[in-house]
Amino acid sequence: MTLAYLGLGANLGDARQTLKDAVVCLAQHSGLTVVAKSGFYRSAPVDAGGDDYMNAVVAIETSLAAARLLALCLAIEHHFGRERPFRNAPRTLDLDILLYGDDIIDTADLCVPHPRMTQRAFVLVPLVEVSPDIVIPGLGRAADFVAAVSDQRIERVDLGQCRIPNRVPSS
Ligand code: PH2
Ligand code: MG
Ligand code: MG
Repeated sequence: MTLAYLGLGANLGDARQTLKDAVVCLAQHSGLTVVAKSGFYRSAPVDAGGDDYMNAVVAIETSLAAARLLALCLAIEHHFGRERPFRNAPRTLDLDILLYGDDIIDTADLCVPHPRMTQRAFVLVPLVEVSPDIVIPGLGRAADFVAAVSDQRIERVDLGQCRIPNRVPSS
């Protein structure tokens, strides 16, 4: 079993619903278990145009080899209508392998750790939320890269988790 981290992003259609549905889709696969998920974050597009993104990160335990996990991510993107008219085009769903255990992978199809993850608040902030002490193989603690991306606009939006608990109705 390998502990891996996936980044989810969307800025076309009902992005928040798509991210929720994509996590359900992942969880239904027999080759992995979703062990943690971050909240949802609205973020300004980085090196891209279009609307604001919705982003999140999930931690999974998986028996799938990295190449199979990539194939699954691409299949789920396709299921949610992903099109690729040009680089960094707005998308219904992007599902990226950020980390795959401690592995460093550099093939034509897959680079892990994700090559730009230390420069992107929309990856680092939800990643550190799910795993505050996570170390990016070869690079160091993810938390140590957050300050350098503080100019990138990002806002946690699942206020549902901030409800006031146990309110007693007043008489
Ligand atoms: N993904 C990109 C490029 N830029 N910006 C934000 N805010 N969120 C993303 O998920 C994102 C991006 C390429 O994958
Ligand atoms: Mg991406
Ligand atoms: Mg991608």
